Amino acid sequence: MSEQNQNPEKRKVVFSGIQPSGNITLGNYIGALRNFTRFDDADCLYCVVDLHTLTVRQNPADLRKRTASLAALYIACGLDPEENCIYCQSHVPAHAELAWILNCFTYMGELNRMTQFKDKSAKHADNINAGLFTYPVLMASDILLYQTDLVPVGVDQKQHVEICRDIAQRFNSIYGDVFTIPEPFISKSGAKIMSLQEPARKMSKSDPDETFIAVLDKPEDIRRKLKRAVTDSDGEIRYDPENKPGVSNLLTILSVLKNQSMDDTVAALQGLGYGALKEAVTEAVLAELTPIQTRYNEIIADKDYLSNVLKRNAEKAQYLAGKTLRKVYRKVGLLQL
Ligand code: ATP
Ligand code: LTN
Repeated sequence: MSEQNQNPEKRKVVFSGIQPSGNITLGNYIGALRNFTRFDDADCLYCVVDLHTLTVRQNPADLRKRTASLAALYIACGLDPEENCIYCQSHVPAHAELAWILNCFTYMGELNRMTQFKDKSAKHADNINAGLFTYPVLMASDILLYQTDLVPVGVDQKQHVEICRDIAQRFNSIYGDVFTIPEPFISKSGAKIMSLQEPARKMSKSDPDETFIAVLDKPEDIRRKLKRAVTDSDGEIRYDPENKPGVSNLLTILSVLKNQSMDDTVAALQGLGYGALKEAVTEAVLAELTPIQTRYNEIIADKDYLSNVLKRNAEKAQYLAGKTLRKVYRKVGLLQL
């Protein structure tokens, strides 16, 4: 166990990241972002993981825009940048530096088992680059640099947090207690919101527009997408993800956003049809997203404010990350000046 884990007085450290690889979806919001605001007594770092997006070809101007947009969205979702360290991964060189070292402590066989690598290589068969393969090592570096205790993510990222733990344990077993071993924090419901058009698949920001709701979608787009969401033909409102994936996905969205149990959510809709279910989901989504959009528009309009926040927080992150990185350099035997 690391020093940090042995000290019950120490405030917990929470770290998470989202890629600025597209429009942030309702899946990202429910599975990850929404949970970021739940750690009152912890030191929280929320990173815009721009380096990770380079594993897939990006348009440079769009990437710059989406990076600033995601940072503004973090704040709009209720994360106070004075209390939470909100910054961009590429502004803190320690992430890439630790990734090199940890690459040398990660086996090809481990990386080969990663389901996200298999999915992404199938999706981008023309560009299966080394970065896509070593993606989990950069993610492990993100987490381990800050002696993180908890990593709030959707269920699809569980395997990546597990390989991060394995790498950290391997390193600690050779060099002593260098890294805190992190735990994933995955909420019980909403950890995997499904596509509106193919409810057997995860809602994903890199899929076609009609399959997801974006947090910044206009109300008319939200209404249209939910109206067209795939359901089934039996007409009964019941939670049964295996046999009724479309209806169950809508019920999950509704119950999470209303902070209501699934039983209560289903009971309130008894005797009603799918039209009423979609209407209820639309109202709940609009009620949640409208205030976020209003705050987002204010923040994104004030460029100086956002750059100041990102600059100050990058310095803070670099200070914290530097402590771990220096210890790692020393432990592995790199000459100190
Ligand atoms: P991409 O399509 O570019 O791979 P993505 O939409 O899958 O992106 P990520 O940036 O990989 O999103 O994920 C950001 C966070 O959102 C992660 O914690 C991830 O687990 C969570 N997340 C992503 N999609 C969903 C979903 N459909 N339901 C719940 N959580 C999700
Ligand atoms: N791999 C994650 C994004 C990510 C992340 C992280 C999440 C990169 N670094 C560190 C949590 C902690 C994804 O694809 N969703």
